[in-house]
Amino acid sequence: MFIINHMRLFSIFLSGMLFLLLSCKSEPGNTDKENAEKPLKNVVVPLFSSDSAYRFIERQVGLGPRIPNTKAHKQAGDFFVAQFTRYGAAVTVQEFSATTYDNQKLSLRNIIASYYPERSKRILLAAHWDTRPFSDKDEDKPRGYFDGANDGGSGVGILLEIARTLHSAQPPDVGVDIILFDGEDWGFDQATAETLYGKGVDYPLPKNLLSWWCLGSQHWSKNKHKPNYSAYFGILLDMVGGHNSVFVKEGYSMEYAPGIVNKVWSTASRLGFGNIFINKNEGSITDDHVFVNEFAKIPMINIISYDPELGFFGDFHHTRKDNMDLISKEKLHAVGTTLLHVIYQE
Ligand code: AHN
Ligand code: ZN
Repeated sequence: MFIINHMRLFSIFLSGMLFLLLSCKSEPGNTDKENAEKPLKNVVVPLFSSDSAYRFIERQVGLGPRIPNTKAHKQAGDFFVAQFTRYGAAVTVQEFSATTYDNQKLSLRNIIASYYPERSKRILLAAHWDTRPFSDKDEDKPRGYFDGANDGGSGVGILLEIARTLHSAQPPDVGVDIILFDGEDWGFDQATAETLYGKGVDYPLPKNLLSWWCLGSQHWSKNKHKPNYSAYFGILLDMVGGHNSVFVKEGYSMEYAPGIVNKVWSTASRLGFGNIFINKNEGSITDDHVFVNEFAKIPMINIISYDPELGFFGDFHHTRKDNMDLISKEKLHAVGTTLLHVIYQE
């Protein structure tokens, strides 16, 4: 009896500890219920112009593929810095160099635009701005080039439009940082690696890094533009403008930051975009958000293209189909509008 009572006490103690532990890991809006019950702020959320976001994608594509170490890449980076400056942000350019799996040395730039830098509660928005150097999934031309209208261009287009909006609208209650990561898309290509190193061998891993993909986000997450920088949470956009795309809840996002995923998906659904932000869990994708979570310890989710017919990003991916014909203003509108509501409700 004595023992049982102690055991029971101990188990009550244990469940109490567990409860404390779980509630300490309090992440904003951890459950759907919590998200649904939280009263909405009485704020005017500015409208998102998908026409303008679309034109920002056209501008990028018009420069040519933004492949590191090319003129178009340099021009695109300069264009982003100029636009963010024009839209009133405090702009930081983080220059660095990186070596790729095929032993190219790249000059790269992460571009950071900060709004209300004095505020301590901050939301981080990101996309990658570089284009993959070859269309390796293109059946006809695996060594060709592609525009990267969706892969790179769409996320950047939406973030430029958010910057333009923040400049002209009433400020939100939080600080906002926009990071354009460089060097995301020069990731490992099997065919090239086989020619370089041979078949069936161990391919080298990058020095001090975890992946050949996402070189810019790995660099930033280990060397933040402000040493003590942090954010309340982050949202990454990757391939968010395709006609066929819907967005499902990505695995790493659900592991690292389920509350943010639920917050964004329930915001989208409240706004009538429940047919685009689908309430369904799918696989995990190595992308810039993984390193922001892992190295910078900022909870960050990924909104990324998923084609339900194909069960993958879509058949445009890393092919010459990734051009302006693919881009849907409806998708840009859904993503941009959802982001503005998430920001202004915070
Ligand atoms: C993988 O294919 C493992 N990650 C995709 C990351 C990516 C490439 N995003 C855009 N292009
Ligand atoms: Zn890509």
